[in-house]
Amino acid sequence: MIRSIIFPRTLGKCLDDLQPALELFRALGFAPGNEWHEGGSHGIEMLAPGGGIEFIAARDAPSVDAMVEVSDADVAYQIVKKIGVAIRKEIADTPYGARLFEVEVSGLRIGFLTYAKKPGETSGVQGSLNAAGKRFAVVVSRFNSFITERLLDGALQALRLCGANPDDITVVHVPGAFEIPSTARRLAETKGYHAIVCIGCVLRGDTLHYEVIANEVTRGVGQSAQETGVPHAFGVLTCDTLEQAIDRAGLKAGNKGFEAAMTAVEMAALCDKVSESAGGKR
Ligand code: INI
Repeated sequence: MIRSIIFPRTLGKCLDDLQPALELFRALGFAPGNEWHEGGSHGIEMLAPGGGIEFIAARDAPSVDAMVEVSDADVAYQIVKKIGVAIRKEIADTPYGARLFEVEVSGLRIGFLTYAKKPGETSGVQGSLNAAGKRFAVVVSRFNSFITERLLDGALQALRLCGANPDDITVVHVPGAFEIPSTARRLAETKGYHAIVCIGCVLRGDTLHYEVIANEVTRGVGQSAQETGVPHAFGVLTCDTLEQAIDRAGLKAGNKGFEAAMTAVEMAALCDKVSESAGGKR
């Protein structure tokens, strides 16, 4: 019966008042959900992968409006600091073994925490969203540049939020999506990059051209990733309409360039971890 739970919070009187909170939540991986506009009012849901209500019996009331569980509170803290959101409580260990910090954004007080592991609990091998010291190439096509430039902006924002040094990011422009795989492969073969972010936009026309290009770019990028061993993130939109593409380039459905760059960061870190874990087992 229950599908999800939504906590409405009024943060201001106009859409601009929501922007600081929306930016923070997007940067930390919340997905934009239902959006509505009615009689001058606006609502935008930001969805977490899971959630629940916590009932507390305590002498002191909790000091936050919402508590967000994140996979790594220290990385989230770095992202929040880069965005410039006010920290209300510095990151620290809690008496119950979690890592916790609190922020204030648009009058909303939010805590972020990573719970302590339970005895015997293993989290497996996983990458982190820390891009410090890693080098990235972004291959972006000019075709449908109205869209791809927005995707590129999103990708660069994500890389910087994750701590990548701007000098460690190389942006390469190619004419169309068809040229992305060969260029990504050439970059990957230099072994000068920890991950490649591929950005393009293929829009369905009246002919078979769309299918041909979309299939080839998808196959080519995947093949380059597998054969070079360098992670490639796929930020190439394949849409029926321009409206769908606009929604995925920063409006209703997030920014796929941002998401692709986050994936590149995670995969770059994961490659190191997988190599370390395999080394330990030998
Ligand atoms: N390139 C795109 O990036 N998106 C498209 O929608 C597209 N369409 O529809 O034609 C497109 N074509 C150009 C193609 O990628 C090559 O640049 C061209 O064929 C030259 O090799």
